[in-house]
Amino acid sequence: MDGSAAPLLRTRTRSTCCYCGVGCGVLIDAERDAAGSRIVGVEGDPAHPANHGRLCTKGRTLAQTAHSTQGRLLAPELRAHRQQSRRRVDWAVALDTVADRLADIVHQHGPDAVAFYLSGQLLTEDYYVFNKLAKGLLGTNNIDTNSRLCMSSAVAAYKLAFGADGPPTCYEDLELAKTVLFAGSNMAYAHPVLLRRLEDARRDDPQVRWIVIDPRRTDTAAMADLHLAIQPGTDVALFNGMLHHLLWEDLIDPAFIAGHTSGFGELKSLLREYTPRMAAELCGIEVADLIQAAEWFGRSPATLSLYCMGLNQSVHGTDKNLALIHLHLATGQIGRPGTGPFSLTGQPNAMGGREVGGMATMLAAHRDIEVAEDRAQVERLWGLPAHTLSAKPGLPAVALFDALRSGKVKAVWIACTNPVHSMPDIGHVREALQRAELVIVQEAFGNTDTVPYADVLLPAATWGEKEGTVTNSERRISRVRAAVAAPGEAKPDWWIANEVARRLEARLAPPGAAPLFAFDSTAAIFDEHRRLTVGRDLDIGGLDYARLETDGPQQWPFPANAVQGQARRYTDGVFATADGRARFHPTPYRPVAEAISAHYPLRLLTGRLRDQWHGMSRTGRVPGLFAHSPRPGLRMHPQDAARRGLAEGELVRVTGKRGELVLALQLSDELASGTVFAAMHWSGQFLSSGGINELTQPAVDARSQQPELKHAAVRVEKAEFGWHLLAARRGEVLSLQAAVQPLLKECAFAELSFAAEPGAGDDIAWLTLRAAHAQAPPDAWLDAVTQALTLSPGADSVEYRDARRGLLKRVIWRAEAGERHIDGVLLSDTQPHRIEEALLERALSGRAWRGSGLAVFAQSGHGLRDALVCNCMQVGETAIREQVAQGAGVRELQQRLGCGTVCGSCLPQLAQLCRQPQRA
Ligand SMILES: Nc1nc2c(c(=O)[nH]1)N[C@H]1C(S)=C(S)[C@@H](COP(=O)(O)OP(=O)(O)OC[C@H]3O[C@@H](n4cnc5c(=O)[nH]c(N)nc54)[C@H](O)[C@@H]3O)O[C@H]1N2
Ligand SMILES: Nc1nc2c(c(=O)[nH]1)N[C@H]1C(S)=C(S)[C@@H](COP(=O)(O)OP(=O)(O)OC[C@H]3O[C@@H](n4cnc5c(=O)[nH]c(N)nc54)[C@H](O)[C@@H]3O)O[C@H]1N2
Ligand code: SF4
Ligand SMILES: [Mo]
Repeated sequence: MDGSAAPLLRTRTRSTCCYCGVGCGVLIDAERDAAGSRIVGVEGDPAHPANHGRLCTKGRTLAQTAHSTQGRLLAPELRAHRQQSRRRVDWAVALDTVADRLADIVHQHGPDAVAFYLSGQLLTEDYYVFNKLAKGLLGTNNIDTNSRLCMSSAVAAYKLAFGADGPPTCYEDLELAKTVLFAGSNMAYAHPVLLRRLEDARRDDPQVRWIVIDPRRTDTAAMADLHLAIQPGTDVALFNGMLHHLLWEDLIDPAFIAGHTSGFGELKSLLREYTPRMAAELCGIEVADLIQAAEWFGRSPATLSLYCMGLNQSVHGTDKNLALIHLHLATGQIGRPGTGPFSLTGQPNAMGGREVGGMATMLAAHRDIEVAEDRAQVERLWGLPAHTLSAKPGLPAVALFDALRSGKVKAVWIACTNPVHSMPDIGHVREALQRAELVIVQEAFGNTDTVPYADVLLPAATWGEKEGTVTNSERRISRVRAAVAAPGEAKPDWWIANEVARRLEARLAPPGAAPLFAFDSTAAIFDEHRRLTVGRDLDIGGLDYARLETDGPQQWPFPANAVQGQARRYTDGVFATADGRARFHPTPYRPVAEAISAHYPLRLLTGRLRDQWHGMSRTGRVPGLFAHSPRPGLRMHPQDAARRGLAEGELVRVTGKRGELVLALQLSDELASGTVFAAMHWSGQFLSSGGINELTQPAVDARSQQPELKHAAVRVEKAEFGWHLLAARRGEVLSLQAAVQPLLKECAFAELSFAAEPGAGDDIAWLTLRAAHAQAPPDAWLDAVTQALTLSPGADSVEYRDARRGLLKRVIWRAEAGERHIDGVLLSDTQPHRIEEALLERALSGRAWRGSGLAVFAQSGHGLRDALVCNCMQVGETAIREQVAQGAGVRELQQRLGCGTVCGSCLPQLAQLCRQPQRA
């Protein structure tokens, strides 16, 4: 404190968004002084070809996710026995222990007793080192990733149809397509910046037609010219029926079929039975709509299909992909600008993982484990003795956790994924981790549902702190750069894997063997990866970090001497199969794995929310991102609810064959009767249960091994409880959450959420806790919650109790500028309807309370808060509806209220509100 404050250094770092597969370029602003470095802002990179400066709500709030180190893992932790709790250790101890214990297990049980479970959010360089460690050093192919839950059906179908993985298309095709078919993709939420590009294109050319295939009327479907609300899982019947019509009406391209494909004859005889009428019946749609879709597809000068988890996450995911690809091949809608089947990747580096072969069924650079020549090539390139690589495919995700549960696999190393939340049937995943001999978890954040199972916890550096590359949906490789130092002792993933590998090498490799892990930087790793791709379909022989530095992000293939990457593949009609022809495969329609029954009469759909990312370890740190969809819940059609005597907001028990959970009911006419929907995001960080994957389906597609996460059969009943609690606290929500999270599990139902307070800034917000139980929980539990949320009575509180009726109402005040504000609320009652949500609304509004103390319990707060539509400009639904009632369209809304003028993520919803001016 000598008055001469350390000079503040401002830096701007070019990097890539860490969320979705769009792969938007970002500019990270950071400040550095004597105390360290901080990320202070994030903007879209105008020079990045994926987004040209745009970002969605998630990208725009990236800096807020990095504000505090609360909840970050800062040092390695270890425990010798399951009964112990973990203690902090030095990196040297942690790395030696991991190497010792893995080496022991390999000596005792062989290499296949060890497994790795990784993530499409690792960078290519992280992935590369892990893959080499498992396959090249340990000699096991038991290395799978969350991409198995995500992309593996798309991979299987691309390989079967074209002979190689990867989309033939590029983002420019979004602007050039005249018919756009969205299949099982809610781009308005999941790939918002690409939807902005499509919207612009349709505005410029009103002839552009959008067809959306989704059992739900999503925001994307609401914008479509034609929405086919098919019965869940019936896509193959639909595509077969469309192709039948195209065949019948001579809208196919016989020259393309004859010149560039094989297998059409066999498919044709199968298609005979898929008349449009029969197909439409299977799908539960109008035959005229099916024909309309086929006509737009076949007659368009350029048809582009965009597809995602509604196709992949199915026991027939590979068939769904193939049946769609067939439509493109049969009509020659491929290899030209604006055409082709475009699988949208979900995670930022799902593609990179595929490139380095980081899955149980692949080898580096799109090589195959089962092909001897492919193994021999990798052995030569890695300098391994012949026949060191195992020919036995490793265990894909679901089988991997089954093998841990049965004891066949003893150790698992989990990095950058949270399987106790995201795998299907998480009850079984928990059992698997409990039974495992050794669980290593490499994470950035400490409160995920997988962390409690770790015997070794390795703190990872995360976005903004680490270096490497990612490949986006259009095969474009972008640099990821560090803007600040990692907090505490957190280290980059590649470094951790590399350090363990070196130690394992010393223990396992024959003396005199050339070192496999001499990497000293991510650039060195990328360079080795580059060399492995030469001569392959994804050849990036011409790319290195220097090139990416000078020329910016590049698409593969990019062979040596190329001046730029290749935007489109198969433009010459020559495919990557042995004979150069694309292949048709018979795709009979088959129903979903779990039939509905009298016992489980409803079909559960799962998917994403606009402003949350997966298990919310990052987006769940930003209170503002909760506004668009504030609470976990189960969505149901109002008629289905009425039939069960259920009302909006009531607690319901959702039961499936594998488990149950309690959620609040949300009525929604976006669903067809007979289906219900739950977002995948909520986990044990926010619920007493582990989230919707308590119920989901572990059955897998035979070819891709991808589980059917979208289609379990369930039953929904009223959940009756004799005791209810509503608590809310204003403050630093991350600390409040850390304190209260361990208590959630002890209630039959508990639910946390955050809410930003208008004008309160980034660091102060509201945490709300709702809980219910058969009867009032032991005093100790309520005391613990009261303490965790600092809701104890005191001089600054007012309280009303009626012990006979089991009623407690407490408000904690805060004085600010001479006025009284609500700072905390605690309400418990035996009757749910007596819990005053209105009081909560009043508190969250942040407005001063001018009445007398006790009167606060009598005030209704209705209308103080409403659903936030535009996050950037903080515009709520009420204001928008008022304008719409006066005849405003989207443009007028933008002009008058400013909504939809910044990131544009709310534009689909604005358009929808304009179309339904009178809906309540
Ligand atoms: N906001 C946000 N964006 C994300 C992510 C996120 O967590 N949050 N995650 C990223 C990742 S990893 C992925 S994989 C993508 C996923 O992106 P999407 O696949 O677009 O998203 P989902 O909501 O999982 O599923 C898409 C739609 O499939 C529909 N569906 C369900 N069953 C069927 C069916 O049988 N047939 C058809 N045709 N449709 C069906 C659902 O109703 C849902 O609307 O999103 C990426 N982007
Ligand atoms: N019911 C249902 N379940 C689903 C889906 C669905 O649609 N429905 N979708 C599936 C799909 S498509 C996907 S992709 C998966 C996603 O599921 P997960 O992979 O479990 O999702 P995330 O929450 O993104 O997990 C990434 C973890 O890595 C941590 N992390 C962040 N940065 C780093 C880093 O740099 N290094 C390390 N080591 N860790 C880091 C994060 O804190 C987070 O806990 O979920 C699947 N599960
Ligand atoms: S669309 Fe949004 S989440 Fe996806 S990369 Fe761009 S900014 Fe990130
Ligand atoms: Mo995904």
